[in-house]
Amino acid sequence: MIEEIIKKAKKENKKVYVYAHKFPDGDAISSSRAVVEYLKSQGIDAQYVVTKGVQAFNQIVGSIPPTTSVENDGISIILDTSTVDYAENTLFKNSSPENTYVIDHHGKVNGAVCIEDELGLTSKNVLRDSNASSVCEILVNELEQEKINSQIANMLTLGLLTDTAKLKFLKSDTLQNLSKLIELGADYKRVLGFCTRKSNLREEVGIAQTLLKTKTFPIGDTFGMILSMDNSEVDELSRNFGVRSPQKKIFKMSDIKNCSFMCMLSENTPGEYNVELRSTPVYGNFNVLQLATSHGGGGHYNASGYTIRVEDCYSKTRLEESLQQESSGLYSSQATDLPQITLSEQDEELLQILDSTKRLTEGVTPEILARVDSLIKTGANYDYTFKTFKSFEKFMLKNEILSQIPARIYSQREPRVDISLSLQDINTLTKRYNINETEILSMIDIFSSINIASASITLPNGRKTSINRNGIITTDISQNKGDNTIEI
Ligand SMILES: [Mn+2]
Repeated sequence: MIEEIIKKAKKENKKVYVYAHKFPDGDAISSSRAVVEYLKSQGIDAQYVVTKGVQAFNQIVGSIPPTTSVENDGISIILDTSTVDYAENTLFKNSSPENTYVIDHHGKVNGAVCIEDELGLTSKNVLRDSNASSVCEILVNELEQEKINSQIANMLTLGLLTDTAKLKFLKSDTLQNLSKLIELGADYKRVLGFCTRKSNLREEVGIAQTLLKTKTFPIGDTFGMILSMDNSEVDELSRNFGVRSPQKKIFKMSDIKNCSFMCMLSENTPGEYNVELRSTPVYGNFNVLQLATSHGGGGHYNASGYTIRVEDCYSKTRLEESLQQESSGLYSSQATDLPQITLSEQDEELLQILDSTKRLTEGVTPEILARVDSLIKTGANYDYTFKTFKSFEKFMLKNEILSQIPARIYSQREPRVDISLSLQDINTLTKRYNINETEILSMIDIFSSINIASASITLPNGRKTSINRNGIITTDISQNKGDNTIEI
């Protein structure tokens, strides 16, 4: 398709405009910038059109200035955007349907209306491939490889890594395509560095306080988690903690043992709930996209969402109840077998590779990716092996610890967090979450992904664990000698 666009742009002397979705993420930004750079290298005048300038990932993609108008009937390429409503802007409406193209990796489920339908495009102008992890992954094969330079390879790697949460979620050819990018000159380690952003303590405290309100309910042999926030709660999170669109924090609920369904509802505008849904290939693997689609939403098989209008203050409870019913219905009709507890030979080797490369973040080569790919294709369970599952109790304990950090600490520019737990705190926590002292101390690693100067947790018996800004953890139990506390 891109080659056809290049021919047309040259023949008809047209400019090419590239568009993507609002709140642009790594895939939207990098795929757009990669297409623009590719077209420019082929002598085409091309531009990524955003109405709000973009600074994110600028070390890889450069900074992107805002655009307010475009020439009439240029060529438009719309990337990573499943509906017109989801687009960052609609200046592509200045292009005729023949001159408008779509490349996307969002699935089109039975009868869903996608952007190509809304714009009346013919199928030859649409490249929709839900077997790809990202638009960047589609582009690895759509662009001519000998014309992909290392700058473009870096951009494509960035989108592939961000849309897969750093290879946590793979599609069938993702690792092979990543290998190609490394061979084309992508600096994997450098790009990976830009995908890891430390979060803000103030936001984390607000989210943790909210997550403590998470409810659970049984779904078959598993359980579901549901958290809803009405408009006043959403406002409070925004005002006091700077958290916007809190339903997007649903990823905080992932990788919890035996949890098959996660759901967050947030009333961002009064009378309207944004609903985010997740399921997992590991427990049940049922199709939440079907659930979202039945409410006019969209997304992916394991990750989807929709918006629903409500009439009164009882709506929150009713929404929760119906989501519990709908998810249980899907589970009973679709759930696949839960994974075996024993690991196969392939699982064992995969686990060894994942451990030695720190979850494919260190020493990654095309050979290692090829080996992992072949282990998956001969039956290793990547979804299960890659993740480290925590219990619901540990998830809640983490939220308890974060939520106790006072405003005078989280408001600091470079917070020093020193948490001293009293005997009563320990009693409450151990009783509520069935957890021991060592497990409480191990919670220090929550600070490794948060922007802090330092943090520590101290128990009444003097046991203490600390972490510095570089994520180095030290445990000090020396004060423990000689006293009468019993080590659990
Ligand atoms: Mn994407």
